[in-house]
Amino acid sequence: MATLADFRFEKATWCPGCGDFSVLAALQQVCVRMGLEPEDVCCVSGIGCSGKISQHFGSYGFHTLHGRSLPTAQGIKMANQDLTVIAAGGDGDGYGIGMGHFIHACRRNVDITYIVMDNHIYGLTTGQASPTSKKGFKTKTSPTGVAEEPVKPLELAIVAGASFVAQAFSGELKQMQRIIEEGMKHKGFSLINVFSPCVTFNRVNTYEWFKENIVNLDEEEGYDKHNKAKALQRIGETDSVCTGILYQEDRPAFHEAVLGATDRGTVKLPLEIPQAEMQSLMDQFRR
Ligand SMILES: Cc1ncc(C[n+]2csc(CCOP(=O)(O)OP(=O)(O)O)c2C)c(N)n1
Ligand code: SF4
Repeated sequence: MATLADFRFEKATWCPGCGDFSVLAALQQVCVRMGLEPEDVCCVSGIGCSGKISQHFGSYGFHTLHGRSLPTAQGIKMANQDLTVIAAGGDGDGYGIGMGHFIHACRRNVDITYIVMDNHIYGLTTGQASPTSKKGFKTKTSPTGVAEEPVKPLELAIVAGASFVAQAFSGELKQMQRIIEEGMKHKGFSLINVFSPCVTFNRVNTYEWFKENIVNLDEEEGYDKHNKAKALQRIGETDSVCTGILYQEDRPAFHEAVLGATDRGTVKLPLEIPQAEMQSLMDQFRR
C-alpha cells in the first residue's frame, strides 16, 4: 500500500507560502486515502508555476505545452482507462490560452479530474493580469487597472455541460481534500477550481481576502448541487467567490457514450500501421 512518501518527487520550488503547496499535499493525501499506487495515476500539467505540480507529484506525469493539459489528459485517459488521470494548471493556462480546450472538455465528459490553481494572476511570468483577474486590478500589463470583466469558470463549465463543478481554497485543506476525492470518484469530467494565492505577485487576493469573502455553499442549508438553474443563480450571487461541490450530475462519461461500455477496461487502439497503405500515401506525397 502506497504512502505519502511514494507520491512525493523532487522538492517543490514554489515561493514559501504559495497556495500550490496545499493543492499538491491534498492530492497526495487523497491518492493515499483512495488506496491508489503511483503507477495507477497520471498527472498532466500545463505551463506556469502551477504547472510544476507534475514534477513534484510522484506518479506518471506529463508536463505538456501551455494550455494543452486537457487534450493531452483526455487522450491518455481514452488510451488507458485503467489510469486515474489528473489534469492541472493555472488560470492563465486553462482559461486563457487553453480556453477552447476547456469548453470542449466540459461538454465531452471524459472521466478525468481538472484542478485549476487560480491565483488571478500570471505567476511564472512575474505578475501580469490573467483571465480571472478582477476588474480594476493593477498589474504590469494593466497599470490603470484591468478593464475587462473576469472570466467566470464555474458558470462557463456548468453551461458548457461539465458534470462536476467545484471550488476549493488552499487555506481550507480538509474541504479541498474532500472535494478532490469526490471529483476523482465522479464518473466524467470534474472541474475543481482552487483559490490558490500567489503571495509574491498578487497583494490583493490574499489568504485573508479569500477568508473574508468566501461563502461556503457546502454548509448552506437547502443548497442543492443537482439543481443547475439554482446553482448558477447562487454562484452569481456570491460573485463566484464561493466554495463547495457546486454542481453535479450523473450522465454517461465519454467512453461509455462512445463505446457503449460500462466497464472501465483498457481501450485497444488500432496502433498497427498498414504498411501497403502507408507506402501508397508516401508515394502520392512524393509526386
Ligand atoms: C505559447 C506560450 N505563450 C506564452 C507563454 C508564457 N507563459 C508561461 S506561463 C504563462 C502564464 C502563467 O500563468 P498561470 O497559468 O495563471 O499560472 P501560474 O504561473 O500563475 O501558476 C505564460 C503566459 C508560454 N510559455 N507559451
Ligand atoms: S510566483 Fe506566485 S504562483 Fe509562482 S510560486 Fe511564487 S507565489 Fe506561487
